[in-house]
Amino acid sequence: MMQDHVFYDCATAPSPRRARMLLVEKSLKVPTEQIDLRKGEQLGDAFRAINPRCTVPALKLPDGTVLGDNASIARYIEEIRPDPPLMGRSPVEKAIIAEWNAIAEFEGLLAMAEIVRNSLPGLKGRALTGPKNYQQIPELAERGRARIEQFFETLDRRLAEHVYLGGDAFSVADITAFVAVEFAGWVKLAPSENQQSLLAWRKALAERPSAHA
Ligand SMILES: N[C@@H](CCC(=O)N[C@@H](CS)C(=O)NCC(=O)O)C(=O)O
Repeated sequence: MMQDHVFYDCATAPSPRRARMLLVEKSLKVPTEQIDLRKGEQLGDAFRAINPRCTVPALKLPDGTVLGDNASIARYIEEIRPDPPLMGRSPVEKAIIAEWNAIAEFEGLLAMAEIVRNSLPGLKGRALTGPKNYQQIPELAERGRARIEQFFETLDRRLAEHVYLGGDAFSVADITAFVAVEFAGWVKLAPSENQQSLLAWRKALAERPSAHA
């Protein structure tokens, strides 16, 4: 239990789910505060003072430092709790995991964000996260759908040759990609029947206790 830390979460949102899964994989429990994104709590003064970028997840450390991104949270947790390693063991494995984590973010999560943020009526005027408002661009939602199809293809090809995205060990790259694939379900996008490697990997990940985090 990391009693002296605070985890800022939103139980329904995909990005904090990555951090929640990481914490379960590391067998860590952190006192948690829910930020209600639907009510705009992330934009209120109280949370803005914690994370001026107005996003979750965030993690407050005992010295008051706030980590405001999955990248910094994962790096920190890996340093203070190295076992099991989720960011690689050898130099090459670390590099490959970083690469696949970036692919899952850019080609998976950001493509999904393009779809959702540029099409959902509830996100009108909120096409990007953060303190500034941006209008939706419907064409980006269309493009995002095409990108997700491509992302599934990329994952399926990689997973035909490796058990996990980073190679033979489960890692943060798998967490990021799994959250992106699950997020795609929000807009009824799913891997196709013939993407057998991707489907098998997804099934295996869904059976890990962290998938319920
Ligand atoms: N790069 C950030 C992205 C975080 C992010 O986009 N979080 C979303 C929830 S999934 C958020 O806080 N949204 C606030 C909003 O919609 O205004 C990370 O992964 O840590």
